[in-house]
Amino acid sequence: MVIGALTDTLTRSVSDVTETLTSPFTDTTIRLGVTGLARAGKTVFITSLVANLLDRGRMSQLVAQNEGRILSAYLQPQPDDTIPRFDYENHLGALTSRTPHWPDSTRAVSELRLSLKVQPSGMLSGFQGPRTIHLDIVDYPGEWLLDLSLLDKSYEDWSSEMLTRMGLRPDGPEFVEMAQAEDSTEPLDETRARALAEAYTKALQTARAAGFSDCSPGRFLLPGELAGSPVLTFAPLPPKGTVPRKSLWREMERRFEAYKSRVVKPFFRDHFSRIDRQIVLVDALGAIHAGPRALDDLRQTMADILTAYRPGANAFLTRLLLGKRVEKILFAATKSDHLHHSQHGRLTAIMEALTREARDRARFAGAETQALAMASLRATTEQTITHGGKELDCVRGTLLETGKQAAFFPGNLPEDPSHLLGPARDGATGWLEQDYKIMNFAPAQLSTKPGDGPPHIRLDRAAQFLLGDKL
Ligand SMILES: Nc1nc2c(ncn2[C@@H]2O[C@H](COP(=O)(O)OP(=O)(O)OP(=O)(O)O)[C@@H](O)[C@H]2O)c(=O)[nH]1
Ligand SMILES: [Mg+2]
Repeated sequence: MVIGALTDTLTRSVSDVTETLTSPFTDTTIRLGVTGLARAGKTVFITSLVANLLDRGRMSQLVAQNEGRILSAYLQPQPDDTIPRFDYENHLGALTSRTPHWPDSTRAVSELRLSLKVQPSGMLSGFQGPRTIHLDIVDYPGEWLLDLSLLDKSYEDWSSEMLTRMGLRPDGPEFVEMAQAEDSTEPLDETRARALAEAYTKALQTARAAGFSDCSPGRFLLPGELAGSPVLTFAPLPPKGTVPRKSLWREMERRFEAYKSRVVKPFFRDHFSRIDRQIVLVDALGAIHAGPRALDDLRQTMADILTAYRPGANAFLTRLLLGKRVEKILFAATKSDHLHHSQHGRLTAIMEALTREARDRARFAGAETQALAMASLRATTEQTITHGGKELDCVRGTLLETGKQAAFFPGNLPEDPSHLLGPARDGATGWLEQDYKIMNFAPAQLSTKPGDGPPHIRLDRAAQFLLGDKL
């Protein structure tokens, strides 16, 4: 037996050597995390990225493609049997059908594997055969990342923080009043607990709709299969000093702790800890449109998200990652096709300023970060019209609400990002100089040449930053 096992090992190492001689590189796997808050554009991004990596006619900024080294790309079964597959075919079908429409909202983790056959570059390239690079794309809600901050907080601290924040948000004061009126030293009454959790969820939903980004705990807005379970039936309550066992306050505290250990930790363990590269999609235009408070909330949220990638940010995470870290993080403003290209530089500057602030705030040192303005699927064309003797750089597209074609001027972004970020930080309630409008466009009908993927803006640059060095 022992001899058999030994010979086995020996033959294996000999064949390993031959393998190494013929193909000095084994397959490379890149695990790309795609995240962003609800409606940020994750599904459209992944769909368009995959379609544009399969048909690479519009990917000239991806260096390996430009050098003609990507020989083929194909979808493969993903390596994780328990994670739902990203429904690429259906989402692409929605975007490219005869009456194109945006894909449905997705509310859980999903994954897809795309493999690329690439001819290596550099000195030895002539001697080597093509390599296979597996790109595992993992889609998960950004709301779940924000829950990391809960791990370090007691129920009491979290409660007072959320009650203060809620006081400043639409519908928030109503909930705060309800929470303050509650005698939480009384024994738990499940109906009351549920009423409080429901009122809190409703306040979070209103805040979300008003453009606020940080609406924790993340699963309250995206409960999935946990809907109605005790781990989601809690709410912040004002501290009450010493509280008896079995009181409402104690039970809420217990559920808060259960949420951390049963919901937050498993997510970081099973999904987050394995990511190599990350793109965070940000609806910056949406936040600008929603006003200074929403923009400031976005600024803080970006820092909170970045904290999750900061080595040593959290004791649990440090133990979990054991020194492994995400190598690159791209913060991308999505839906830039809402702006004429003459404004894209300004949007990029705003994203850069937001990213820089987030890095400073999160005291971030670690992965390489970059900011970019892009559109995963270009839904508009550009048009300059004369209005009241002035030239306006507009975008033109099919309005989602009416199905009619319209040209649209969203407003001029300032050249200096601090003209937006300053008032936002100082708590202004409206923009002084002008309003920023936003229109919902339907995806355009596509007539693509063979070999071309769906039209986009700077998707190829995003791909170059995220994977270029590995191709
Ligand atoms: N014009 C334009 N709109 C976009 C683009 N990407 C996303 N959108 C819009 O943003 C909406 C949300 O996009 P999704 O990709 O579904 O966003 P998501 O992050 O997956 O959203 P959830 O699954 O609900 O969390 C779409 O329905 C479109 O209206 C884009 O590149 N251009
Ligand atoms: Mg989605």
